[in-house]
Amino acid sequence: MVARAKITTLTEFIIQRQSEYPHAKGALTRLLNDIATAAKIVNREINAAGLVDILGTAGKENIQGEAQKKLDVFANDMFITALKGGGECCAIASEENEKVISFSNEFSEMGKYVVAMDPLDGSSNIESNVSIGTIFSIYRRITEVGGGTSEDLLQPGVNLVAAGYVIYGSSTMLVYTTGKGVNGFTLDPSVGIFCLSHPDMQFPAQSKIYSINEGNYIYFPEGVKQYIKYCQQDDVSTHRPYTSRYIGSLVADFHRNLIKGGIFLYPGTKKQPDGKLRLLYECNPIAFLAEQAGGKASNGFKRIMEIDPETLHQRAPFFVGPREMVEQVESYMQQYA
Ligand code: AHM
Ligand code: MG
Repeated sequence: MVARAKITTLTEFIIQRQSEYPHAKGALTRLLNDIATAAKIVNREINAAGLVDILGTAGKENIQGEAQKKLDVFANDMFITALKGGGECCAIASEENEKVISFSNEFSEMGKYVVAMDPLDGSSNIESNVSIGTIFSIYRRITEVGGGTSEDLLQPGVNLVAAGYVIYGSSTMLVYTTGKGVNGFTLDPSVGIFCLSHPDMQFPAQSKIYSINEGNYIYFPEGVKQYIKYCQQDDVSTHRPYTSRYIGSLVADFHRNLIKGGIFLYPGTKKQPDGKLRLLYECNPIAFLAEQAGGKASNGFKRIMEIDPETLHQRAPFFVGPREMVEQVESYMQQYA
């Protein structure tokens, strides 16, 4: 009989990690479990999206002026409900809500953490069955009493306690870090449990993918245009020309690049100098994961995680991937600034 390797579930893994901190009381463990539970319910709805009348817009626009899809609304509500009910989180910033959602009931205001999230990123891809994701970041609160405030959420990425994403793809995965490496868990849909499938994820040594929406080329800064030229040049010693891959769904693009080796770029343009992606709940969490996987994340001039946020929904140019690739873009950005 062939011996089967032991399966480690997400819950077991988080508890094992927590036991390395003798003073931890399990609050972060419970918070991560709340996120995983909400993710499973969102996953169920996404899988059923083609079967039930849930596709299409909900008839509202979010604060960025984009049409909200029904599933965006569902995912947002589900994560808010799970985090509010869990009692470990005293406030949330969500892509779908203009202001901080502060929990000031007796139960949740004791929570030590705040969460910034994009409940359903890449949702313009829902109709075409392309992978989408949830992105989350967890900070320790700064205020001491009552419901959390924007002060608790306007923290630089270097203060992150944990961050991760859930990718709803050909399989559903939860990938997260607490600053001790990156670990990925695949959902076994038959039993509804996330199982450790990708321990200690690192960018591969040899990377040759670049991901960018080249349709915007004309508006890109000169440094990015030069970098794209560099990617397309023929040079065997550096494995160029690179391969171009772009899904248009940050979680899916980043996840592929983490596994196969590649850089993701969303630069600022003349029309949108800060690009499109939001610092608090898109750039920072992905930057934390990238750094923990041996990579780097930059706005072209500065480490993403060191940017002091001023507003909840602020955007940042975003270059993320293996260290050498990001440094190459930075050098072009600086040269052509
Ligand atoms: P969203 O939060 O409204 O879904 O927008 C973010 C998405 C990212 O997932 C993706 O990287 C980017 O928008 C794609 O933008 P574009 O269509 O301009 O290439
Ligand atoms: Mg988004």
